[in-house]
Amino acid sequence: MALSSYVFHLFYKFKVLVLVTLCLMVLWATFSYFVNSRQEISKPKSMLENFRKVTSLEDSQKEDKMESTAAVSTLKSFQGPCPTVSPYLRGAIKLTFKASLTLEEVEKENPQVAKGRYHPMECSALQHVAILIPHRNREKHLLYLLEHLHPFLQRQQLDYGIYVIHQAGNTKFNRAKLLNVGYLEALKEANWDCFIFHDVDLVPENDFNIYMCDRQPKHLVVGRNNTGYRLRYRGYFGGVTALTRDQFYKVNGFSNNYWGWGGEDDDLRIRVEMQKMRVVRPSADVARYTMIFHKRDHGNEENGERMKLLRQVSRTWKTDGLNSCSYKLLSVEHYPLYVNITVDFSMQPKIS
Ligand code: UD2
Ligand code: MN
Repeated sequence: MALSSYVFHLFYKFKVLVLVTLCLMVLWATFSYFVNSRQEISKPKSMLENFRKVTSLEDSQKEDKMESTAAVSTLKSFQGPCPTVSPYLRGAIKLTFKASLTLEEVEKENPQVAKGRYHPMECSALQHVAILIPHRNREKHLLYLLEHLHPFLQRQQLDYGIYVIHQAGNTKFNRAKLLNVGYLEALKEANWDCFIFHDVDLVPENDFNIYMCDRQPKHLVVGRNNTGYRLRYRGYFGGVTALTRDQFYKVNGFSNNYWGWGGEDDDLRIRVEMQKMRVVRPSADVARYTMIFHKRDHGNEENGERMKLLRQVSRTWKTDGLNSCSYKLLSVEHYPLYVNITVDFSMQPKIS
């Protein structure tokens, strides 16, 4: 009797074990089905990856490890990296510019942005991107750009910050030097992987034009409305460009000596080519912008010295750039939608 009850008991235990194993297998099968079907969502978009080909930089992985709080980094590593193609992208968008738009309205539309910064909640962004906008006396353009750029960058699932670098006073405008200041000041706040140097009046029309850096310096404006959406000239590198922290550092940033309109973008291209880097561009159907109409600003007259300066780049780049960028920092203000950095260049020697 005792033996048969022992055998029965063993058999019963075995049955329970089989049942539990079966249950676990069913659970596992259901779980993997859902995971697979979620990944399916991004597959149809893989064709579009041809023009993206942006791979997560090794740097950004390094940076993930340096997140300020342990809690955030644990949560992010649990969530995993964002997909290579965001599921929120919409493609070409019809842009509108409402005359009565106010900053308060744009702030209300972007409650998740604080101190000019945003990061996706659902995944860990592939790159940390600082957008640098040189600015003086173009408030309306800035408002329109903020209105369109914030949702655009959020749809791209980027961890980003917007910096407006404002030139105080009436001295000749110096776009390039302002962008050097933006790079230096933004790096004091965070270890950005990628910098987007962005005119205030250019609004991107297609969110497949990804605001991430590539293995080579990237020019994002292939075409714009007022030039028939064609590249202005071979080697054109103006408007909006994306360079990694290291690419920009390697070329010693922009020259500080271009006062007034023109030349500074060509100078940067020469620096890039001298370092054996190559400018890359997204395909023409996505790299499209609307430039908000404007006339030449007072204080930004054409720079007559620019051709002379451009001939000297190979001699001057090492000593004229990030390593010689001196400026008087007047203020750094953290507004909800952007960080405003105000600088004074009036003490600088000028070429007029
Ligand atoms: C072209 C380039 C620009 C730059 C410039 C020559 C394109 C699309 N853009 O722009 O990148 O190379 O030529 O310097 O090709 N700004 C102010 N306030 C001023 C003056 C300028 O905020 O008083 C800023 C603003 O961000 C503006 C940018 O500087 O978008 C370039 O100046 P622009 O728009 O007058 O020159 P544009 O359109 O010819
Ligand atoms: Mn312009």
